[in-house]
Amino acid sequence: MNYISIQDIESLKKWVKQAIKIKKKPLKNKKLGKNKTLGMLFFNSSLRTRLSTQKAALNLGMNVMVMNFTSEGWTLEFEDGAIMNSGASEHIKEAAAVISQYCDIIAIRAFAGLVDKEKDNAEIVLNGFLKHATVPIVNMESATGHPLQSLADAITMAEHKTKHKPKVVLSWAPHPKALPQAVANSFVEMMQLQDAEFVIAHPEGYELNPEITKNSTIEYDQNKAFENADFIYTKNWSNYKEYGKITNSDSNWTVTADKMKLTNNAKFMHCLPVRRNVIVSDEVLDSENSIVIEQANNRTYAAQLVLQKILKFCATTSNGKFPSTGKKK
Ligand code: SN0
Repeated sequence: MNYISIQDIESLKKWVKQAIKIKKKPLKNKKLGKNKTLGMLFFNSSLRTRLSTQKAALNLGMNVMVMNFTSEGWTLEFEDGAIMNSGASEHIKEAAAVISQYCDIIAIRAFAGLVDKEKDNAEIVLNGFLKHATVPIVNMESATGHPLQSLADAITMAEHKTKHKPKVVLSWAPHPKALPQAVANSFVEMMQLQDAEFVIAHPEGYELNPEITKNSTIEYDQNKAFENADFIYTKNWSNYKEYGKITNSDSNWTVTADKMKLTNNAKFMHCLPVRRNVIVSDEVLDSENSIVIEQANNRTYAAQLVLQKILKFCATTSNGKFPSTGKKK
């Protein structure tokens, strides 16, 4: 059993309910993870993902080992049959198999490189571990998805919604750096599992992968999208068509108090880290309607639910042993 994408959630409604239950009594399953080790591998920076996932594991009584791969690990080779006579020191085959000897669950963060679309879509790092590790894998933001974030987003929206079918807007905003589409992708996938009026707003040309957005409504007029919205979820992503490029930095897309006035007193959401007065004005981020800190808090319960499910699953299969390579679902 792995947690790789939003598609791994069999019932979002149920999962959100279960996470809210965990939030009320986070130490209830303190014994479940006893003597089990979570290995957290980072190929990129992290604040919330690292601390909330670690906290979730500790709440379950697990041991945690964290490794920053870019500065501490050997440079990995991912290609089958590679002649390793240049940069990379170790093949994913050995690395994943070895880490599986020490860890009962491996969680991985490996962002998109934003240079080669095919390569990013192939999820080389995540799939390398999936193929060669012998223990369950958790995605802590890969090239194309951030399912722990969207699960936390779903929990946060469930806690704050005041009507059955809220209007939810995912709005692009400008950013000085080229950022991945991962957060937006998983948010879209998660919204497709919800009963909501869902609108994606971005400048023309900033369309996300159509295989992900499918039939979701796209609006190029941000003001129109904001009308009567109950939730504004803001996130920058770099151009998907002109892959990894910044083709627009229009500050008219920054979320301001004036824009929030168009909404139905909407809650403001962002996964963080957020660039103040570029993505969103201080006034909005510091307002009562901003629920970004609660969103970050819910990262713990999203991660805890996922780890708990994996631990329980593993406890019920083959004499408490964790499943080995091959079919891991
Ligand atoms: C990451 C992203 O995928 O957009 C992680 C978000 C959870 N964000 C950044 O890299 C922001 C970096 C910056 O300099 O603002």
